[in-house]
Amino acid sequence: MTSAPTPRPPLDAARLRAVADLTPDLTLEVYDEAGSTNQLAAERARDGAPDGLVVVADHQTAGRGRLDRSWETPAGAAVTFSMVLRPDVPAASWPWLPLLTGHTVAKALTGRGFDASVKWPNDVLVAESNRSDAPRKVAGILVERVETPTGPAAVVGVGINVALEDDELPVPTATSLALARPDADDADLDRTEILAGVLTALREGYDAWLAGGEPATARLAASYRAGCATIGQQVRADLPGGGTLTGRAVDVDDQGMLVVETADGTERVGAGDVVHVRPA
Ligand code: BT5
Repeated sequence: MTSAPTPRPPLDAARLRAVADLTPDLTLEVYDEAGSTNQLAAERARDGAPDGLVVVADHQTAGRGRLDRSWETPAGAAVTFSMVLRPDVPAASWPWLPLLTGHTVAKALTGRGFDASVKWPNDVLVAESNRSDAPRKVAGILVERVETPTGPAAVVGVGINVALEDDELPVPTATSLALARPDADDADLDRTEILAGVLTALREGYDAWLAGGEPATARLAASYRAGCATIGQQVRADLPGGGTLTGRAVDVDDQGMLVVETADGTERVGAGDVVHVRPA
C-alpha cells in the first residue's frame, strides 16, 4: 500500500503579521496564490502603495526572472514575495539595491545554519552538505524600477527554494534548503519563519544603508565582498549583443560593479550589462 504524500503546510499569515507589526514600515498582503508578486507589487506601487508594502504569495504561478526569464516553484515549497521601496538616493546608488537584497538573503540563510553565499550580482547559492559539487542556486532576486505618481519605486522580488525535492527542481543548476541540508528538520524549513526572518533583515539592512550615506555603502560593499563566491573565480560574462568578457573576477567595487582581470586589462561590468555570469 502506498501512502499519500503529507500535504505541505500553508504559510501562517497571522504569525507573519505579528512579526511585521514589530517592524516599523512593513505592511503585508498575503495571497494563497498569485501570478507574479513583482507584478502585483508594481501595480500597488503605481496606485500609491507606501514604502514597505510586501506582497506575499503562498504559491506563485507565473514568477518572473530577469530578462523575461521565468521563476518556477511548486505550491507549498517556496518563499515568494515582493517589497515596495521608495529609495531617496541618487540614481548611481540604485544598483546596490539588488546586491543588498541578495547579500541580506544569504546572510539570513547563513544565520539559519545553511552554507549560503552570493554569486554576483544577486543569485543566492547554497552548498549541499553531503555533496562536494559547486554550490547551486537556492534563491533569485528581481529588482524592478517602477515609475509612480509620487516618484520612482523599487519592487524588490525574492524567491527562495525551501522544501523542493530533487524531482521538483526546475533546472539542474537549482537546489533547495531541504536538499542542501538533509539533516534539516521541520523547524529549519519552516517557510513562515524563513520569510519573517528575511523580511525583517531586509527592512533593517535597507534602512541602515539608506540612513548611513556613503560610509554605509562602503560597509555594505566590504560585507558583500566577504560573502561573494564570485570573487577569485574565472568567469565568463555574456553581454547583451553577443559579446563576452572572460577573466578572473577580482573585486566588486564601490559602485557594485564586478572587476574582472582579462587578457586585455582590467574591465568592470555592471549588473544591468550582463545576461549571464558563469564560471569559465
Ligand atoms: C532570477 O532571475 O533569479 C530572479 C528570480 C526572482 C523571483 C522572484 S519570486 C518573487 C518575485 N516575483 C516574481 O515574479 N519574481 C520575483 P534570473 O537570474 O533571470 O534567473 C532565472 C533563471 O533561473 C531561469 O531561466 C531558470 O534557468 C532558473 N530558475 C527558474 N526557477 C528557478 C528556481 N526555482 N530555482 C533556481 N533556478 C530557477
